[in-house]
Amino acid sequence: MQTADKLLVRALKGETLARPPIWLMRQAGRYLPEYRALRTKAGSFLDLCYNPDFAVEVTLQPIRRFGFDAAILFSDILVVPHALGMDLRFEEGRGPLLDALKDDGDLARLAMDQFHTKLRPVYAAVSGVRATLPAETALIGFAGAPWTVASYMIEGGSSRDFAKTKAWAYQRPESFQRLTNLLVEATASYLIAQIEAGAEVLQLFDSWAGALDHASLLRWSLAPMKAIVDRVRMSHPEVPVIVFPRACGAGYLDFARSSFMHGLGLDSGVPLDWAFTQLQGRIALQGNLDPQLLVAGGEAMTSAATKILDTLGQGPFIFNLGHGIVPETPPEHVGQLVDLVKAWRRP
Ligand code: 1CP
Repeated sequence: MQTADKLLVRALKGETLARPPIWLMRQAGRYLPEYRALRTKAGSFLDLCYNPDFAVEVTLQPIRRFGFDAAILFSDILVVPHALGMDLRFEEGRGPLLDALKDDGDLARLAMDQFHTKLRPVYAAVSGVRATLPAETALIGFAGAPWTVASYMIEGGSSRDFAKTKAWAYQRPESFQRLTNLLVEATASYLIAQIEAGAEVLQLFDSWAGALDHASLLRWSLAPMKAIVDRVRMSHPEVPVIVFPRACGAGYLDFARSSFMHGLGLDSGVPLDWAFTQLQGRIALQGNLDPQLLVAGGEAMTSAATKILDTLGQGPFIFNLGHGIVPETPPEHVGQLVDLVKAWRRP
């Protein structure tokens, strides 16, 4: 099947389909026993990411089990700072750890010279997945957005308040702009390489966009993501891009109006009727089932999923969660959700 005929691509090009395509953020991961087994065999999480055979296998696991309409490359947003020269490790139960950037001197040491060499195993994984994916399944490449990636680089890991990152952005905006520009350049180049290796759709994750006030959202989330998409589009105008400025509230209007992207990912807090009337006339939408409803299952899950389908299924739409699958999720619930979405028909 040609890329243009795949359900995900058709929805992103603005088609309202008889039933929307479905894929789920973090569809590969710890809730799957076959993932945990391979993770143990690989040793560390980064060994999974940088071994193309393992990364291909983990990407395909949820496709085999559930028949999603799209696969998402198994990797992590933090391979970009890693390839720019930062130390990165993942500790059990603590999430990612980096040696935090402290000043302009640290910033100046980040460099692109080894970038694509270090990321070559990721591109090999993209090609490997593309070669083995079922004909109708689309392949999504991805990267983190500059704001979210910068926050890990400055905090040195996860954060609750982004205090160091905000202090840097508020007190030294020119310096923060330099870091943002570097991430724009690196990320655009990374995404273009993923397209050239076989990615058919891209998603930019701005997981922490919701931490920004409105003016900062436009400056540090929307503008850099637009700069990345503009660059990718110069060489690959046909490849659709989904942006996910998670939890940005009424800020979603600014994204829909600027419409530099093809699809907009919604978190679970976005009201469905508001999304339908205010956003969907301008852009394809993706989302937004609460990941905890996938843990709960049963009537709570099926009625919430049906409400999403009945509202947003009236326009160009991709069924997804409002954020990633959590490790506690029973795999049977995922199977039931996929069956429900695939059986639904637009009235
Ligand atoms: O096996 C393990 O214990 C590692 C857990 C794990 C996994 C499965 C991490 C560490 N990353 C991933 C894979 C991953 N990360 C994918 C794979 C593709 C898929 O969706 O199936 C993707 C798209 C990501 C992207 C990612 N990493 C984001 C953006 C999306 C989101 O969830 O908000 C973020 C913020 C990260 C950082 C990160 N990496 C890993 C963890 C646990 C985190 C989050 C830490 C935090 O909450 O701050």
